[in-house]
Amino acid sequence: MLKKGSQNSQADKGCSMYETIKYSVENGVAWLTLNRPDKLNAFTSQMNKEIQKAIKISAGADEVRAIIVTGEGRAFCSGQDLSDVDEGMNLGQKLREDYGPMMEQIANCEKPIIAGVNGVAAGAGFSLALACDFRLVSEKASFLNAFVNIGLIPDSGNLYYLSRIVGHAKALELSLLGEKVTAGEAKNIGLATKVIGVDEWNEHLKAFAENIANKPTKAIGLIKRYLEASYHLSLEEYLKEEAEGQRIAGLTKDYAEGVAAFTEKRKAHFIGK
Ligand code: LHQ
Repeated sequence: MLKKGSQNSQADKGCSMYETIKYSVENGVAWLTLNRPDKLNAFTSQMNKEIQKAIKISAGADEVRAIIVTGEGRAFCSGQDLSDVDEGMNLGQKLREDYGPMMEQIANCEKPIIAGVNGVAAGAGFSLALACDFRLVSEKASFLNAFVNIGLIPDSGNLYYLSRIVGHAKALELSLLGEKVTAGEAKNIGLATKVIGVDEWNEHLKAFAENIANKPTKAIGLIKRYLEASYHLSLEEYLKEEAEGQRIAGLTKDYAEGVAAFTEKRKAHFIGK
């Protein structure tokens, strides 16, 4: 059986335990807002750790059935805080200690994660958006694979996700040129799930998240897990794993409800169990 993401039963609705992000839960949706607007929500070690903590708590809380990651102010996230890197710093170690664990936490989360890209997503901020399951993009937002502009390679899983989302040639183009991608182009190349007008931003982001929060959460987790596994397994291995996944899905209350609703010609009411 494929490994499941790490879970934690602790549920927390308050944001008092965070300094660099805001965290709240409403209508089944956890809102994780990067909150360093003066620095365009650039990452620090503390922010990386707080994001990991909030994702872990969301993954383990029954009442959370979808997660939104978004930014305070005019940016989504500008990547590593460049005023917080010392000359001679071992960047490999920084990635292993700070970014790798954060990206793994996101990859292992079995609940749907939506990047609410409210403004520019640059460097590792772009990587964060790529690691999410959906990218809802404000019409005034943009993406920037900024790494090459400062002599670095795209990191935090950037090339892994980007090439899967937009294909090899486009991933190479964005990574080598380091130029801004507008919301419109992001939609055209499959990077944006949806582009939202500024006036409808909050309402549409909330509605999208609440819609997915009302779907069969266990099946969604399994779909995420098996799609990812399909890249690493032979077809023979995959079919074996898939059968086990479907066995588990078939034991959920939501499966029973889905079939009952179909038979009774009514809308299903899924509870995420
Ligand atoms: C910032 C930043 C920022 C600090 C804007 N840091 N202050 C991992 C491992 C270890 C080390 C290396 O990195 C990594 C991963 C990475 O993420 S590397 C890539 C790091 N990110 C970048 O290279 C992007 C840098 N930022 C930009 O290119 C621009 O700021 C963008 C395109 C994001 C936005 O441009 P504008 O809208 O023109 O805004 P701005 O440049 O005027 O920025 C506004 C303020 O935010 C400004 O501060 P100030 O005090 O002058 O108002 C910037 O200094 C600050 N800021 N990004 N990453």
